[in-house]
Amino acid sequence: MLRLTQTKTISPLRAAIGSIRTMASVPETQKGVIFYENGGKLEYKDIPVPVPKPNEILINVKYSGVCHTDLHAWKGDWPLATKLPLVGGHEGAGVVVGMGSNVKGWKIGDLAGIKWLNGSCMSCELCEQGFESNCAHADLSGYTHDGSFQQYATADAVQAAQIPKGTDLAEVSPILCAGVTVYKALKSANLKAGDWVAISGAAGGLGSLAVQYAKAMGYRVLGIDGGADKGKLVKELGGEVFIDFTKSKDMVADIQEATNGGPHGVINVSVSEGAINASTQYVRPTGTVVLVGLPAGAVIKSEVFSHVVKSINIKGSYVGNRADTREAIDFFVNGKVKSPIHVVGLSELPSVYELMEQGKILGRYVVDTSK
Ligand code: 8ID
Ligand code: ZN
Ligand code: ZN
Repeated sequence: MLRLTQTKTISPLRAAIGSIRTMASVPETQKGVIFYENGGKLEYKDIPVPVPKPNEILINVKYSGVCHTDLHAWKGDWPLATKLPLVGGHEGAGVVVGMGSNVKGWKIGDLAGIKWLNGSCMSCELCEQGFESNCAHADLSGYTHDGSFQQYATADAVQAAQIPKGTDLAEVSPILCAGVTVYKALKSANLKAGDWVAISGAAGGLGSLAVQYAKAMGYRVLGIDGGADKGKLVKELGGEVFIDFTKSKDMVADIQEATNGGPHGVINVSVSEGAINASTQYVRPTGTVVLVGLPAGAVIKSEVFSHVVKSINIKGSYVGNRADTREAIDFFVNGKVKSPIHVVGLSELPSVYELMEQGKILGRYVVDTSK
């Protein structure tokens, strides 16, 4: 049971920082998965509980989704350095158990979510216009800021996601990155009800939610992925057509035929440069290709002649802002999208990464931080 707010100084460090409100039950150490170098051992062990800064809340993370981004971060796939050592994870759902002295709008016991965008400067032109994820000073959970693969994590109180009371924390966790990201990407595609949207990578963590958000937004969904079990999942989630990239002899022709001239929008959530490039060919004239998946070193090539004559658009989409987060959570809370999850213990994270690397995951794995 949650106890009422009380001010307690737990260690000399916390005393030095000043008035931090915490629950009496917050321990000094906790279990987490930490690595010391990219691609190095993923160690499940006792680590210190972080101390919230004046602007931060301290969250007792109950569950965290495992995003392919966490695998990229561990491997060091991207041209952006991670913090080291690092605790990964950015789909953390839990309970507020402490907060710094400047925090407003949160109470001990509230449900809160840790997102990829842990915090941003909130004063630059991009932040001012709601493009907080594009802020040059963005602080990233599980990348530049220790994330949700631990029992207690800190998050900027302004950016942390508010999760309604009574929400299932295991199921809501993938919404905090995968859900927000695909919802925003779908909005960026400028579609209208009845339009076709292709989801490339449709049975993975982002894809399985993209299929459902697209359906809930009134679009016709064509899912692309590999294997019969992935096709079955896509159909169960509301996909009208499934194209199996391991079987199709001519993806471009098959997709254009199934959608009577090509999808009006494509959401690329696969981790495949080839699949991303193909989308510039099968998209419908005047349609929009949205780039979301981030395979290491990938480059998109679009033939200039057809790009111009078909007048297609190619745009990147990067997580979502606070409004996108609130809206994406609303869809979930109102039952418009479901989380296709498999729950395992946090200590099993390395085996989840192995399955993910092999492309064997259907939907999303979620780790239970108590195991
Ligand atoms: O804000 C962003 N842009 C953002 C946010 C979150 C995640 C970007 N991402 C990125 C991740 O870093 C990763 O690169 O999106 C990508 C997908 O993340 P995920 O959904 O968490 O990955 P997954 O669960 O492994 O799913 C990938 C799916 O792609 C399929 C796989 O079978 C799997 O189902 N796939 C592959 I790999 N090759 C394919 C191909 N050629 C393919 N599907 C269709 N065609
Ligand atoms: Zn993610
Ligand atoms: Zn900023």
